[in-house]
Amino acid sequence: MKLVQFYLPGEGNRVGILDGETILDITEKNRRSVIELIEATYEAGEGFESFLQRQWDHAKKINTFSFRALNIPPDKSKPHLLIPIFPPEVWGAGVTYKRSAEMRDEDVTLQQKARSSLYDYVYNNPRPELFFKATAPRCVGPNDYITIRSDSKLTAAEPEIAFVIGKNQDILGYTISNDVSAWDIERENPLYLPQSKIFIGCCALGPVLVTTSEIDPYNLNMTCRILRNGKPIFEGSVHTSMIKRTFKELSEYLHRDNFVPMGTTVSTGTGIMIPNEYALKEGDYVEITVDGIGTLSNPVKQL
Ligand code: DO4
Ligand code: MG
Repeated sequence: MKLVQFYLPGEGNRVGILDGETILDITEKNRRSVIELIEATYEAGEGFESFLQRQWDHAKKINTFSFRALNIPPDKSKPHLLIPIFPPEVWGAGVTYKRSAEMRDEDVTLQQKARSSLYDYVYNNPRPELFFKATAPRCVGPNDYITIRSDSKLTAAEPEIAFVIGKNQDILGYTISNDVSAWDIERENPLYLPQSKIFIGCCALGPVLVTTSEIDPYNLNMTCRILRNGKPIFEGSVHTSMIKRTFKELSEYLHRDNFVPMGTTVSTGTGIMIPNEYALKEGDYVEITVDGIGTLSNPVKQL
């Protein structure tokens, strides 16, 4: 099943199931968000997908909306898509694809020979790189602005698959994420990584949350396009089978001696390394398309 969150003027935030082109509104009192649906699932002692199936079966099939019509820039006067989950925490995994380790090590080498295998070490070691990335207010949904920090001259899109965690390390679904990162800041010194990763508008998620039986996350094509003045200036792709880590492994490390609130979202690392010359500029659009999930499109704003 594909879940969406959306906004209706006068009604506020809603939650729906996407079937083809049609969104069925399944909002109920106390179930106005995906997080509330997840909580209700555990209260009912049921699996997430069977719980959603029941919501679908019982919903009056009258409150429906066109996905296309809602897939527009957020505007309080119009119905529009929202981020598919308001994550209490977003974590990032790093150097999970070989190309990511290689390109990051090349860039470090240019700056400081001594750190030449920083990323290769992590790529090859059992312990993954996991970093705190965002909270819901720092994230944006489809068609909303991702940003370039005011003190960065080289901010890049990092197209990734993200998974959403329930209780007991359960993985409940997948979405697309853009781990927007200020590469110039993290390259200057590894201790600056949090400032490269965490700022307002640093993470886009969407357009839908797909439950686990719908797709095989290790068998997906991902494509990223950057559009400038309406024209594509960059296109790259990766197959998710190239990822080094399993999501179970990332989730297991994240949970070690840690408190992981329900709805925590983990962005699993990028396999599309965008060359420096395509660093983001105000007015660009980043489009990330993944089989079975859709296209996450966001405009870019300079802070
Ligand atoms: O340590 C650098 C960040 C790694 C990352 O975000 C990625 O591989 O996607
Ligand atoms: Mg990343």
